[in-house]
Amino acid sequence: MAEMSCRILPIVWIILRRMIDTLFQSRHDDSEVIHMATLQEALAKKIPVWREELASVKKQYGDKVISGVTVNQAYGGMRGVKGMICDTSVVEPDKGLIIRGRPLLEIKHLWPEEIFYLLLTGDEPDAHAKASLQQDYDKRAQVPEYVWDVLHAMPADSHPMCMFDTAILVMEKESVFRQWYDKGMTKGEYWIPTLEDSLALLAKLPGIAAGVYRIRYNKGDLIPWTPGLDWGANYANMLGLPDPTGSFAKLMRLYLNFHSDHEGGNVSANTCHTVGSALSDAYYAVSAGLNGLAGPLHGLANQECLSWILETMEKFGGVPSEAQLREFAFETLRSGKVIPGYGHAVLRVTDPRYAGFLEFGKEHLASDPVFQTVSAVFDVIPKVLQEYSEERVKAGKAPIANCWPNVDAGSGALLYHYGLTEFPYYTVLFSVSRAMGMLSQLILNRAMGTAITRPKSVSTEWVKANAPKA
Ligand code: CMX
Repeated sequence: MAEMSCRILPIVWIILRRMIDTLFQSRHDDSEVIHMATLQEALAKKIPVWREELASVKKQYGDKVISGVTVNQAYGGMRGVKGMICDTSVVEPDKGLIIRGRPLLEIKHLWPEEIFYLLLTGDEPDAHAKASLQQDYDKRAQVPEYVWDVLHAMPADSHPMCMFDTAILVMEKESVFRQWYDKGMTKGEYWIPTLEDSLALLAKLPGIAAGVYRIRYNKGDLIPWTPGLDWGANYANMLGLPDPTGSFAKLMRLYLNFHSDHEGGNVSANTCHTVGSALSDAYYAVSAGLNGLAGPLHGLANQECLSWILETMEKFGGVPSEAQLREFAFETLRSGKVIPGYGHAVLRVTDPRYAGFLEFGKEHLASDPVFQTVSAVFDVIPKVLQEYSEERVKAGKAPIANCWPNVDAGSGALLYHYGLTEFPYYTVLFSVSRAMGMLSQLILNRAMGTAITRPKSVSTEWVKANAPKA
């Protein structure tokens, strides 16, 4: 039965597409309510247009050179090398995240469901399309029982990120993409079961993430998904923290919005893309991407950030003074550690996501000492890093390219205020959100027929022999 419905789906969508085409082509008077298409319908309509555009871009510009690579870049994590395409969002060094042409702070009011729709289609959904996506999540939110068995069987001191990634991977057997692939499907159909897998995963991620929290930190029974409640508020509710005013749910919506995507080259997105490019399904690809997010130079920085802030407060017995902060910052740097939450591979200004969190904090928790410390750190650290960078340059080392805060510098203090004090858990929150970006990119890459990733590596011997001639 499930198999049959899998095969029938594309046909249903083709019929739907024809209906939508007719709807869009007909003339409407002002009194008529025109609903925007559901996510599936919108994509079915847009993908053929995007494919034509891509074919024309390749035909017109296929052999134009858009990037070069220096030896330093080859050794330096390919920083700045333009070698892949991502249409969901871009990160401008002087502006930060721009989702489908919309600077982040202009769309901070959007709920995560709307952000996912925007990432995928380039449009904001109307109320009908948003409600339809929420209903879709309601239908798919039930987490398979074996996931809980696996999580309960893991060592009690497992890192929450390891638990979360394992839960995603263990659900791989649910993949509709793999079922279709095994039966045989055309390349043109790849995106359809990838979207199915993505929706199935996204619907379950808040429940799994909340379950990881409750199991890992002995918080009692799991709290089920509430049908009719939005994705962000549902996640907040399933964590089980008190939220009498509803402002924690507000924070969660903002948090899930802000972390959703950061173009294609960052470790998590790039890993998900590379794994997915081998046609590994969404479960394999997202789990792999999140394993990258778990690194301290990437998503784990938010756990390290709050830990550094609390350490500072403990050392100085409360909100530290400017002089105390400078002293502790230099102590951190001279011991060979980084200041977590500061610096970025692409950004060269204060991360707008940090600015958005700071604004939320000022509105909702201005008198919280941890938040006050975060604000004080912002006044001091950029100057400290600048001075330290100059010292580094004098000593023949690379400068610190960006001394400003990134997304991780402030979010932890907000979570801490609402009682989410287990900071090793913070990257799981980041992951729930980032899954939207990774999955959007995966679906679009499947739709556009993006090739398997295979850059050329060269040996050091090759560099020594060829660089002088370059
Ligand atoms: N504190 C101390 N040193 C820093 C630093 C910081 N916050 N940011 C950069 N540097 C150092 C780098 O470690 C590097 O030193 P070495 O040459 O000795 O290795 C040097 O400055 C040059 O690095 P860069 O070109 O400025 O930055 P990169 O693109 O190499 O790295 C990042 C970017 C984010 C890894 C780095 O700034 C960092 O480690 N920051 C702290 C961790 C953090 O906040 N990570 C979260 C980033 C957001 C995310 O991706 O999730």
